[in-house]
Order: sequence, then structure tokens, then C-alpha cells
Amino acid sequence: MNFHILTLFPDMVMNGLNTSITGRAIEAGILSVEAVNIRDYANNKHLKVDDYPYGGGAGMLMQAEPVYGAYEAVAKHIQKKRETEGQVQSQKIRVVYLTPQGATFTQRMAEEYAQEEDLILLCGHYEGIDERVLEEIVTDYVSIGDYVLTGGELPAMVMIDAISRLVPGVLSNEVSAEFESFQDDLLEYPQYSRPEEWHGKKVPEVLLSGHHANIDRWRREQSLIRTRERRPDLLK
Ligand code: 6GU
Repeated sequence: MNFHILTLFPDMVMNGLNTSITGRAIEAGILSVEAVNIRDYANNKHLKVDDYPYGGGAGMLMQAEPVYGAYEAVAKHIQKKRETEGQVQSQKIRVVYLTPQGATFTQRMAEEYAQEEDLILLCGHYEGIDERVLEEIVTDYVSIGDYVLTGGELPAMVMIDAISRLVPGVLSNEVSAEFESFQDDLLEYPQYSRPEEWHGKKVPEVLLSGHHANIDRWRREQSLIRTRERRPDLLK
């Protein structure tokens, strides 16, 4: 899967995503991540990409043209690649704008996005982006929760992380198989590793028993108890 991030801070997203599991998947060629610097598409020699909002108000807005230029460069590149590979040209490219005004990102949405070959993520900054370019290029408005961040870069990284781990080959087979058995809306059960006793606390006896049916039943019960305590909303 190929992620294309339109941003004013390409180093911020690339440094994060080149690390750990996503970094390994990029190295293995299972994922690709490119960060396109919107400033490279500024149409003035001062490389200015923001301006005051018409009608007044606090802060600056990202202007339409550089955002459109960055989008166009990426979209053309994707179309050309699809042409070369002889794919259907009608396949629309999804463009996600990260904004607190979007739909709250969920695991279901991650599963849906993981089916895409390419995903364009547009990161806003300042007080937002000129509405006209959003109307022309954005297909999905997504937020990562009800709080305000300074820009869309961290949300884009959150989305890419959640989507990537659903792409075949990104997690080890062992882990992904385990994930399949926990698709239900329950929290994970508590887990323990060595030593058998730590700070006077013993590992629950059943986990040392080797009785797999009992272990599965215990874990299921613990998941239910934990969900009822910490996230009762998930049980409704
Ligand atoms: Cl996607 N962007 C910003 N700026 N703040 C947020 C957000 C996105 N999601 C939650 N807060």
C-alpha cells in the first residue's frame, strides 16, 4: 500500500514512520510512504503558502493553489503508475483531509482504508485551508478524536499506523493470526511473562496449567470484566 502525505512538515512524518514496524515494512517494500512538501508548490518566490482569511478573524489560512499543486503532482503520478500497470482508470483515489471537523477515526475505517492501493492524506496547519480547494480534491474528512491539535501530521501518522498493521505482511503471521480472533469489540485480557512471581504477585495459576480450553475461557472472562470496567460503552 502507498501512502502519500501532503504536508508543510515532511520530516516530522517521515522520521516517525521510518521507525519501528512501519519502517521495517517500508524497507521490505510492503508499504511506501512519500511526504510531499506543499511549500514546493508555492507560486511566489518567497515560498509563502498562507494568507489572511477574508472577512477577518484569528490566524492564517493555507492558500488553495499550493495545496492543489501538491495534490495534482501526486494524483498524476498515481494515474500514470496505474496506466503502466494496465489497471482500470475509473478507480477513484481517496483523499483524506485530517481535520477536527471530520468523522472520528475507528478500527472499521482502518479496515476499509487498508483495502486501498493508494491513499492521499492532506495535513492542514494554521487555522485551516481555503474551502475551495477542499471542495475540489477531498473525498473524506477524518478526525482522530475530540480535541484540537496544531496540525494534521500526528493524525496522519496515527491513521497510517492503524491502517498499516492491517496490510498483509506488515505484522508477523503469528501476531496477525491472533488479531483475527479478536475482531469482537472487547478489550484485551491481562498478560504475564517471566518471572512467575514479581513484587509478591503470582501469575494466575490457569496460565501455567497448559490446559488450553481453560486458558481460553479465563481470557474471555477477563476480556469481558475489563471491558465492563474500563469501556462499558463497548458492551452496549
Ligand atoms: Cl485530524 N487535526 C487537528 N488539527 N486536530 C485534531 C484532529 C485532526 N483530530 C483531532 N484533533
